[in-house]
Amino acid sequence: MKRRDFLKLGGLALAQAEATRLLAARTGAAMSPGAGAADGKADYTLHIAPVTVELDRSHILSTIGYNGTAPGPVLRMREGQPVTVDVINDTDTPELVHWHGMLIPAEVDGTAEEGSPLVAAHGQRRFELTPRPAGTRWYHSHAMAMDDLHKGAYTGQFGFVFVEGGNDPGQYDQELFLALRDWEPFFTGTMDDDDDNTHDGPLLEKPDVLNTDPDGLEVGSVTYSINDKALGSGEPIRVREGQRLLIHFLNASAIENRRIALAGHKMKVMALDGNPVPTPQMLDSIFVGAGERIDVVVEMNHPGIWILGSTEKMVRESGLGVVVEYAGQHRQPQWIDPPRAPWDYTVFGTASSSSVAPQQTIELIFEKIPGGAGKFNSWLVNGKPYPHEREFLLQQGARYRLVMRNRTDDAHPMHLHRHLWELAEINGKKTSGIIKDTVVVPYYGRAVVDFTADQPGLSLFHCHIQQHMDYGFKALFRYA
Ligand SMILES: [Cu+2]
Repeated sequence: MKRRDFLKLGGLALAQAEATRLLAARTGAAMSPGAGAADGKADYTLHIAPVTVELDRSHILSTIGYNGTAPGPVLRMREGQPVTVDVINDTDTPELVHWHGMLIPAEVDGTAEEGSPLVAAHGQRRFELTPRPAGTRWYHSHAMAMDDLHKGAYTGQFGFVFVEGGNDPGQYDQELFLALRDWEPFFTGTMDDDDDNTHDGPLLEKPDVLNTDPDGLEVGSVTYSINDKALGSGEPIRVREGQRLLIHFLNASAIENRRIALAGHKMKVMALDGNPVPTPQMLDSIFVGAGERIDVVVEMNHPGIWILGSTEKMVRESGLGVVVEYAGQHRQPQWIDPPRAPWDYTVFGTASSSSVAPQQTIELIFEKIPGGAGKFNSWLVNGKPYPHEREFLLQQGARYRLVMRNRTDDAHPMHLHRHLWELAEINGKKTSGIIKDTVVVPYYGRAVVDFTADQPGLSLFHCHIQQHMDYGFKALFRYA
């Protein structure tokens, strides 16, 4: 701890550190060497404070970020090796740092719903966690925003965590971490999104009678970036013919799912949400739901100057892209629209049935109650917005099947905290072997996932679109 911080916080910080340590000891969270010393230096420090993001010369934004930047630093951790993280909150509102995709106790997972402790305004708190499993994870604010578009996931509080597993064959020449992001959110009565990309199959969950009440406000955005730069500003990705690129994509949007392509190239999808897929696929474009990660390998076999970015022209030209420049090439960056192809997770799986059959099925029906002009929609899980009187009860060790029935006209990226699930069925197509923590449930569609209840404690299940989550689209799983 810095002396300045120590003076400012004094005994409070010490008391908090002690409380965190006791909590960690009680819940069996791993301790790291030296973690007993509250004034010892943590392995990682995340400093939450105002930052500026220069998307390009004419767009300089003010937001909240980690360690002076947005996105925050790429944190590299080792699978199974306990770490300490000091979170210092230099803002006026309490904050929560969530570790997305990690199998860690609720006490350090970073959500108020699960009972994780807040990091007080102008306060500090030390967390201890054992990063696992290996792969592309990420960290972000889990604060609620409601009608404040300067809070929670609308801010610059996001970054990659890469958990090294020790089995990286290293068959690439460059490794890139690219976070997709939108900025300057605003409320709008007309939402034009990319959800029709999620499928072109039968609308299995479309109700016979639609609620035609007028919709409430949704959130749109004005400017976009990959990491902290808009397309055309910042440095290009410089490559040479014959190189192999490993690109970790993260959709850090609080608002929308995205389709991404690299003009002139195909991308080989190796991992979804950081977990290797049974059947890697070479694709013209990828669809990344809010909160999801996709790892791809690209062979640089088509010299030129290309654009990697959103397949939506307006979004790409408003910043969501980056130039990929081969050595010795000189011309304007080129874009080529990829063929339209609905996203189908099942192509990455295996046809054989899941190794572990589920013992119980939990049905989850999603509905939207239109809010009307100038108000917000609310979102229901099994007929109720959060909180539910009777939470979903899990038996330790049991295998569960979640049947998510999306009776809305939006595609929702659903996330279950502290667990990994295996995709079983998407819109009636069976699959297995695809391990994820988030799944985009197609509009009027269905996603079925299986998971083993092996992480005692409260676990939050929610839509990763901040506004949907804030207005009811979440539920808690509790161990009996
Ligand atoms: Cu949603």
